[in-house]
Amino acid sequence: MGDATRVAVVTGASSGIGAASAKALAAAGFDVVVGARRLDRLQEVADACGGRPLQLDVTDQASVDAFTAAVERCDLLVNNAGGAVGAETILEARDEDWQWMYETNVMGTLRVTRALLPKLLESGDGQVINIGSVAGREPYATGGGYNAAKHAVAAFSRVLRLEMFGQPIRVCEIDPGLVQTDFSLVRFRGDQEKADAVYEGTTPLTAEDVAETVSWVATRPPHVNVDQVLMLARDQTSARVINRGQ
Ligand code: 8X3
Repeated sequence: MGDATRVAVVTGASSGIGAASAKALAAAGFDVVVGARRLDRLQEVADACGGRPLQLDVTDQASVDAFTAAVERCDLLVNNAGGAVGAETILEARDEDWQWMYETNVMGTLRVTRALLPKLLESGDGQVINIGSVAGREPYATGGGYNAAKHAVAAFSRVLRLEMFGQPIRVCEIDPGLVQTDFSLVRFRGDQEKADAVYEGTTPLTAEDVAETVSWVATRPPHVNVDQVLMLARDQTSARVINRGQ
């Protein structure tokens, strides 16, 4: 497709890492299509980055069909939609939480990627960036459903890389650790105190820190595939080892 402006599609773009990534990619010269369920918040992000807002619920195949049909060109797909809900042990796991985490993180990534792959191939230099998590590399107690879903996203990224080998498609998995967004508020079902405790005494990453990495990966030359990035706050060496001393 050569010289026309490259088009980036970002899912889960109404807040957090998705919104910051859309802005960073626009600043790097991409035309950005932003998708999310919450249209009012999405419109604000689109206004801030000159992007095109399109409603998207990655858990709903009909919504993914309508969204991807409206995307004429796609050179970069950032699969960011996802998240965690609940922090119960496996003994107390709730089916609906695990199902939601699978639907958003895993099935959502599958649905959007599968639908946009033909356009990514047409690009001649297509790229998929999946936002995983340190939780996809390392289990922790009470993380079960999210750990399982993000491990699945990691496997998805690596399988896609193998299947696209020989084609003009790059695949990258970016795995952040502690990032201060509304991630923990959602996980703890709106309990602000519990959400704040996750970051207490630390200096967590910001959504913008992760977005800078997204933008850096997306602007490497076509022959460079950054396969995996693990990105942690200095205050953590793993999902479990966190320094709360300051
Ligand atoms: C979020 C990071 O460590 O809370 O993806 O699971 S963690």
